[in-house]
Amino acid sequence: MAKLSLTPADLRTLATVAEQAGLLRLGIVRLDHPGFAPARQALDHFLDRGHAGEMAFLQRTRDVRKHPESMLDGAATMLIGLAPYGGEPGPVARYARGPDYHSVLHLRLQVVEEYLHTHFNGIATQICVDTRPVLERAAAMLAGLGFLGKHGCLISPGLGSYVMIGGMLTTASFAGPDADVDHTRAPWDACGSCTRCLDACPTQAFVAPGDLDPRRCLSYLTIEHRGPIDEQLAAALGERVAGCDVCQEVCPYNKSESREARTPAASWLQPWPQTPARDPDPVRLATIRSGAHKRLCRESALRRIPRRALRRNALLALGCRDRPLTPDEHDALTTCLKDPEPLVREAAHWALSQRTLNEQNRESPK
Ligand code: B12
Ligand code: SF4
Ligand code: SF4
Repeated sequence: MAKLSLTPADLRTLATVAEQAGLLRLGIVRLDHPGFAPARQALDHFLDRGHAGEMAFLQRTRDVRKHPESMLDGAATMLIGLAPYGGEPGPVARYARGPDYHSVLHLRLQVVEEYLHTHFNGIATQICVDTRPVLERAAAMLAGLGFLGKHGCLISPGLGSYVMIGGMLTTASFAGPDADVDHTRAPWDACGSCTRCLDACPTQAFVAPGDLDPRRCLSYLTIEHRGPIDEQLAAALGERVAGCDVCQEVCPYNKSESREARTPAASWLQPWPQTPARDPDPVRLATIRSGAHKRLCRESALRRIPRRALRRNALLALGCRDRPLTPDEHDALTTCLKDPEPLVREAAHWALSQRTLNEQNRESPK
């Protein structure tokens, strides 16, 4: 296969192509960049402490994630693109509203891929958006697209952290210099003394800056965890039924939503709910049937959550409400108490006892 090299001028052209497709930032990183060493160590440390919880895919793909060149013969670099999003706080985390980000990023990266195949004879490429294991945050940082905050998320200058990351392995080398990133320092140096995200986390899920224990994280518990949720952690759910944005909501880098992120090419997420089928009302979700669940999850990142887990989340969210039960809530909870699914029955039981307890506390305040 011909040896290919991309120049900084090629990268600028690719960035323009990417921008037109809605990837507002595009960078490149060599796969042998020394900055991957601390990222690989961080992954090992994470997995060795059991932080993956039920996310067996992280254990299974440990080696490939650390050495993505094994996924594409002759891979030398990775292009990284960012798709911004935004929105108001709500029961469904922002990234999961509207179309599935995997497809959105994949389609946008395909535009860049097609350009590469047209202009660089013999290049081989492989798109990776979660579906193929790469260290996306570390790669984005080393490609010069931003820094990692103490909450672990990539913060991109001008866009903040509400950006999804997509990668593309290529067999081309890069003839330009590495991005100016000091990988010998902690990636969250730019946060300075701020600790807002760590302090605001409803379940204190951070062991240290940049070191999350997902087993306490509401995002993990609502999306990845399949069993019952510990009562104390459930009490921190509030109205959330899928994912959590608290650590990003409090971040000063997200305060002013970038105009750039709202350009027509970039805006792929519509305000939630878009349609009655996507209504995230917990009363509706608690008893959602299979057909309605399929309509809710079609082409959405929500399809990652099995129906019984989504119903569990909705019931727990109902249990977190601190007000008298409405007839609709009462009906949903008592119906679910008789559900054949133990996970649902257990969550309904917890929710009803919480509401009863709240009611008693309201009637006889201390
Ligand atoms: C598993 C997973 C989760 C798990 C675990 C998250 C975690 N923090 O590990 C759960 C379900 C909890 C989760 C939650 C969320 N996730 Co998630 N998740 C992933 C996934 C699939 C793998 C992450 C992983 O490998 N975790 C293991 C840890 C060890 O890796 P890491 O978080 O990437 O951390 C790296 C850095 O700390 C770095 N590092 C540490 N020290 C140093 C030092 C130097 C010098 C360098 C360079 C790097 C470095 O090394 C680590 C490994 O590379 C990625 C996609 C991907 N392929 O990467 C998406 C991803 C990280 N998730 C994403 C999103 C959007 C979220 C949520 C915001 C969703 C939500 N609203 O509910 C939350 C955010 C929670 C949080 N504060 O992290 C985005 C993040 C985008 C961004 N701007 O950063 C990703 C990249 C998906 C994507 N394609 O865009 N997620
Ligand atoms: S997503 Fe929510 S629960 Fe998870 S670390 Fe951030 S604030 Fe904490
Ligand atoms: S809230 Fe503060 S500490 Fe957390 S990522 Fe943002 S700037 Fe960094």
